[in-house]
Amino acid sequence: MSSPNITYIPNFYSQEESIEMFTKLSKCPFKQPIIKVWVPLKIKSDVEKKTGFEYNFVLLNFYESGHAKIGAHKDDKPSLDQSVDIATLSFGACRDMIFSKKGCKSVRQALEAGSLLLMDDQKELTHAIPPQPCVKEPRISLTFRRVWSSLQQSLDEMERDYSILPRKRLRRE
Ligand SMILES: O=C(O)CCC(=O)C(=O)O
Ligand SMILES: [Mn+2]
Repeated sequence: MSSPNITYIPNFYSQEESIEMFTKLSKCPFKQPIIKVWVPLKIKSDVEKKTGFEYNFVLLNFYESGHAKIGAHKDDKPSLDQSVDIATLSFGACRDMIFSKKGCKSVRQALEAGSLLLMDDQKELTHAIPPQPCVKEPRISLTFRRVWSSLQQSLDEMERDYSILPRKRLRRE
């Protein structure tokens, strides 16, 4: 599907590559709080080469099965640089995304393993991952964004705080 706001690129990665990436990413800790998830730099640079944007933030979503979902929303937080497309990579089970715009018919797009989705307008369009109970396998998505540096700084600070806490405690005991 291609529209002024959305570009869907199937087979951005081959099936072989996406199985390998899914296996690596499944080993990330999915428990909260997730401050930062390690993502191979090759993935980041592949996405940047394709889109022409530079990303400094990636959100990993893990869908254990077709029961896991995300409701309709816009990624239009002030912390996000809206001049940069949000780029979503999909691995594992194929799930649908539904795009809706006021006064328009919704569009449903299957997000296959290895695909890349670009969204360039968060003002009018909402997107959702609806439940698909017939899907039994897990899915992982990586959504690359560009955030304003103050947010990046506060995330770095949070990460530093979390990583020094246990050591501080140990010294006191
Ligand atoms: O998993 C996806 O493909 C979409 C996730 C999403 O919309 C988000 O993290 O904001
Ligand atoms: Mn979103």
